[in-house]
Amino acid sequence: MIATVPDIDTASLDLEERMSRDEIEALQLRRLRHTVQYAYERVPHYTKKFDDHGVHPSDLKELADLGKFPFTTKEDLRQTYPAGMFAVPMNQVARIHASSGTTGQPTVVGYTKTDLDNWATLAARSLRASGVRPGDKVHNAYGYGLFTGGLGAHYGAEKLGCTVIPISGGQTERQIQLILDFRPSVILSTPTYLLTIFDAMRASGIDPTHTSLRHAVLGAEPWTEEMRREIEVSGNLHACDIYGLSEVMGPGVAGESVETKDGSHIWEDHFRPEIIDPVETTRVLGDGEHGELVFTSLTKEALPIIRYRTHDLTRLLPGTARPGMRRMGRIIGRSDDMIILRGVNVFPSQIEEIALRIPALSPHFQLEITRPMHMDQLAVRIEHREGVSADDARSAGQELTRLIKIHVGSTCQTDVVEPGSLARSNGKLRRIYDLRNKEQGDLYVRR
Ligand code: DLL
Repeated sequence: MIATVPDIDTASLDLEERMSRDEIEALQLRRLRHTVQYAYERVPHYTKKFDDHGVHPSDLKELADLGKFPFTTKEDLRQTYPAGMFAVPMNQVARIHASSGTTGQPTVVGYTKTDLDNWATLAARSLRASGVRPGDKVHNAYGYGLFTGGLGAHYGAEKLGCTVIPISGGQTERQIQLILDFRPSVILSTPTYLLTIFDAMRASGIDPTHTSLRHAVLGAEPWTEEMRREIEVSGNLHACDIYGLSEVMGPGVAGESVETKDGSHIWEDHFRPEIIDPVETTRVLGDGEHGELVFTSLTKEALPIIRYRTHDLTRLLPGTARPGMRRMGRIIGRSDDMIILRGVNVFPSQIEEIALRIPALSPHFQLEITRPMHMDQLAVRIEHREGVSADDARSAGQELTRLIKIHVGSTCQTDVVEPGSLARSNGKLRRIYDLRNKEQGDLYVRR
């Protein structure tokens, strides 16, 4: 039984977290009108894009008018590398982050002092929603450096009033030692790295359910409800989601409430989300409909971002714990992570969901796609759990193949391997190995 979380004192919430939907939308409209004007005036790339698109900031009269404006993509940031989309001179940029890209050309993002302060506020808000409280000791295993995870979560936890242990990712044995020595109540990491830490604890005879950890705030990669259950049971803690992306800010664009555990609330006082049809991209979809998540920043100074296409597939849902702000459903996957296998769309999260229903199988798996005889083939390589016999492992593999055929509609080959034999990550895990164009050396590399 995981410890209960004391009720949040609503007086400790930010003013905006207590706003009604109407108040949030009024605030959004005001901030949005300012942002499009600001971007148009200060960033030549936006001036040209808006002009080419035949739209002017004065066309934004109500929130729905945002749909008239052009999208921004990773390509726009690449074309203007490194700082061509910044809206302030470099001497006002207090920090830079970057995300690595498939082509080796990173995308660079910048923050003014005010941006950093807003980011810390939102990261703190996300952590507090997930059950973290002032005075908690926070073990931060997100990577520090150009990746936004480490420093973003760090300043959020400090702003909330926590003691931060800035361990970063990797050196798993050391992570465990520090958890035992410093007794943090909170851990921040990717979901797959937390599994790696738990596995390493068990291997050294430490029961992960008996540590000081009570809350985990996990993100930076897709994970499922089945994975939440796995982590909560393995670690005897509450696991909540945190979402974000560098181009929009970093961790803390949205955060999940521990009381409801029903998806992350998007902090709509700072970001206006839309869901679009990823194929017919002119179409904005309604709440509840699945599509690609698009964000417009409402307060950013250094890098205002208008209608940024995240490639993340999800849907918008009404607010619950914060009624004025909408939630996002779990991210099913990224449109560029979707495997199209003989016409059927397959996401790693679907495989995760199915595999974790089979008791003999672990959450450690990889997907390999090949094209023998010009026919796409999917192989699932998955570890069985400790103590499972060879016969049971074999039948678990057959069961996985059968369930994938029924629930996903794809025929795949399943290879059940020994515990510990697949690569682990220190951060974001690479699940897909696309070997279809191997001859050309065009291996799939996750962004
Ligand atoms: O991953 C920021 C972050 C750090 C978020 C730590 C949460 C915690 P990027 O490296 O730019 O930034 O990657 C952003 O990661 O578009 C999603 O595809 C994925 N992602 C991030 N959070 C989640 C999540 C950080 N909670 C990309 N669930 C995004 C699913 C996530 N996917």
